[in-house]
Amino acid sequence: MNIEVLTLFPELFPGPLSSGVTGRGLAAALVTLQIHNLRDYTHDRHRQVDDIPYGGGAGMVLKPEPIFEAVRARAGIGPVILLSPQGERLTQGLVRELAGHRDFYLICGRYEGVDERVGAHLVDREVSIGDYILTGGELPAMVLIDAVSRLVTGVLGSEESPKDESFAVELLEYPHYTRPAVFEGHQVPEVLLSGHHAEIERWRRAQAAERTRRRRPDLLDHQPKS
Ligand code: 4G3
Repeated sequence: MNIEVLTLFPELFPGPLSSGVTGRGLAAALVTLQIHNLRDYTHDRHRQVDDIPYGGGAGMVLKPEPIFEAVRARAGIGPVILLSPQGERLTQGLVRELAGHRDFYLICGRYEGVDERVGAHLVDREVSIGDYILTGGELPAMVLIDAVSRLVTGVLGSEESPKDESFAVELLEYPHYTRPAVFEGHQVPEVLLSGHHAEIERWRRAQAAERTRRRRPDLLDHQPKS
């Protein structure tokens, strides 16, 4: 999978993506990142990427021309995605869908926003990682890259392979324990020490369901299975 990123801060990449599982995926070239500096697509002496908003108001708006030029320089690279607080929410379902593409393009906005014509006429989808405002789209882009990378074949080892993703996302995880069996007086549930695999499975499903009901009842609202 090849991911192209358009940003005013190319030095932020690969950043945290160079460690751990994502780092392995990058080192093995199972995932490749191509980072483009938005300023390289300007032509004026001041390499201006932003301008004051029509109609007035505070802050600066990213100009459309450099963004259109950068993306057009890379035609046929799969979906073009703008990270923005106005986007559709990034969910595991959307992550799975994006993981089905060989490549895609991520545009990271900055300042108070991006000229509306980018979203309207260049971008295939606008994606938000949640209802909060950040100083730029770079961290959201990294979140998206991390989530998609771990679904690329070979990035996760067989030990950690993306188990039952549907189960893993529609219900919260069951509780996990490791040694010691007693820590500061707190016992690991007896059933997990019993070696009865069918019972353990049943207990885990019940725990996952109960935990979801208590903490995230919204996840159960549109659940196809009970
Ligand atoms: C405004 C994404 C701000 C418009 C980006 C980009 C939060 C998210 C920005 C725009 C962002 C998010 C940069 N803040 N919740 N800030 O995914 O296109």
